[in-house]
Amino acid sequence: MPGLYMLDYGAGNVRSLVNAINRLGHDIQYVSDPSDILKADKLIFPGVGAYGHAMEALHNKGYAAPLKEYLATGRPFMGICVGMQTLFEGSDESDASGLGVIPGITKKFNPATKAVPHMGWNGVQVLKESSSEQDVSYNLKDSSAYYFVHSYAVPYDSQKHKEWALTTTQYGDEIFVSSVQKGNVFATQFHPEKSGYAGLRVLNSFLTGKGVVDTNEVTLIKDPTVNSKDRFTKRIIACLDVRANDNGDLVVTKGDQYDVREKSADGQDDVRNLGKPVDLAKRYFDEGADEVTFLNITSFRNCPLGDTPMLEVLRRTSETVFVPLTIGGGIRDVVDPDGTVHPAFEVAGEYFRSGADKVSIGSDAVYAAEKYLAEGKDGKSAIETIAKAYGAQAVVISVDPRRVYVNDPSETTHHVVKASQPGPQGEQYCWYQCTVKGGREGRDLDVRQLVTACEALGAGEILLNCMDRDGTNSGYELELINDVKAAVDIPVIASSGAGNVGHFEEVFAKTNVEAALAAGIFHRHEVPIQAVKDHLTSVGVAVRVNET
Ligand code: 1PR
Repeated sequence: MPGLYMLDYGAGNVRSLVNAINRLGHDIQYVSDPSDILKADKLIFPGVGAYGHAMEALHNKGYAAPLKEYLATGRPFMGICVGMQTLFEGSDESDASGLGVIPGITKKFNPATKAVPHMGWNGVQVLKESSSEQDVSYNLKDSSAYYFVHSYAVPYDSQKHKEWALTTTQYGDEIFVSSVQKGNVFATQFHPEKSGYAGLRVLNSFLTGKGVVDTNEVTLIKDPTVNSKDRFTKRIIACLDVRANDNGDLVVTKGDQYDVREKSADGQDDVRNLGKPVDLAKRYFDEGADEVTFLNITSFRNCPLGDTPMLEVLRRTSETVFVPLTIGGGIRDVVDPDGTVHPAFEVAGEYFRSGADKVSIGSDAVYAAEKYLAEGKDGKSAIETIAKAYGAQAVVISVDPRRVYVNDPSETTHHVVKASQPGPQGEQYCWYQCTVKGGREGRDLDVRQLVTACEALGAGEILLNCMDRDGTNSGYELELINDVKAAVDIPVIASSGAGNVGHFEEVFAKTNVEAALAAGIFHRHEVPIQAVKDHLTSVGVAVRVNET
């Protein structure tokens, strides 16, 4: 499409958006100079990361004034996430004032009543319809779910937002503006490029739409406060542990309690091979996974940044998978063979540019937590530097704990829980020891210490594995999950041990987690993702319906 431009200020994953636009049959050019903005016939402004960083970049690059001018011309504009927030007057997230096109201030969700960030799939309530040819609702549907990831939102105000609010969304006890439209200015708080086929339809409507000609033909059809309800769903995540096998091919593998080698009679214990990462990720997208996570499980072996094979896996996956992608393994300072040091922040940036939405940090988070507990914050950890530029929601902490049994809580200084089953010597209690290097080394740090320290450093989500449960198909470690959930306000993903659909029901009934992850049962075709979702629906747990 000639004249279609993207305003990118260099923060985060815009590759997925470009891939989605290409997939819909359009090419897009990047704004590289302020004067390009007024050359555009259609302009997309995806915002990722922190609001202050976005406003600063708009001003520093000289984009703010031409952007306001463009918006006043009436030509089509689409903002996404922070790209929508910048249209308002300001944000509690930073002192920087917004473009002031729409009245209202972006405010932080209240973490006392729900997990913050709001991360996952939620519904919308469409407020407008049009009698003209133009679909002012941009194909947004009350029946669909869209992918949100943000800690700040604009609380809906029926007077202030009468002209602008296109949809609202309820998260817990709060109703916020989830998309806006007036004339040809359209913006969404959610990510259409990450919202599966429902999101692609919204994007397509913007790309192919003729534009609003007569604003009088648009009518407000609903008062959102009357029928609003929280339609936030529980996420089902497929996880792919990736490593090179003995032939050097990158394969998806799966361990039993982190041991990924087959036990063969001839002693040639090969790495278990369950498929190719890109193919498997596409399969899970088609089957309705709400997110896909890749863990590079041998990343503790140093690898030059440019050669990291996971970068290519991400690039190719993001061409066909339109749900959020997380990448873990090796997010830390990396040293090239020539001695060049790449800080973790740079490593993460490379992953975001290759199509990742979140990075997951394992070993380095343990070291950062130890340092934080000993010395306090220094602003230099991978968690802090990545969260500052890309937002807390982009930083996941992958926890690899194992049980350490004790007879009595007084035997350890660590935080203990009552074990659901006694230990090998009849011990009634255990604490969860953090490990590094894929479980190879235990540290003098318990999971509570780790997750609270990481939350304080700015992490946005916890991926909670359990080495004792991994690959056992015996169900999730509920006492560990409840313990972590009670300690943090950020979302928690339960991981390790899923063996049947009942285990998903159990983890959502007995804990308050936002998401459940599984690997082995999906890879081995033992339990399809759809079967998990059908079962959860039948027992009243809200999940996203997979649209095609
Ligand atoms: O330390 O930042 O380089 O990250 C390394 C990452 O690799 C960590 O996230 C760590 O969890 C992961 N990892 C390292 N070694 C292994 C291994 O298996 N040998 N995989 C490993 C961890 C655990 C889960 C698994 C669930 C669900 N895999 O992700 O997918 O337990 O399995 P299940 O449903 O089959 O029970 P760094």
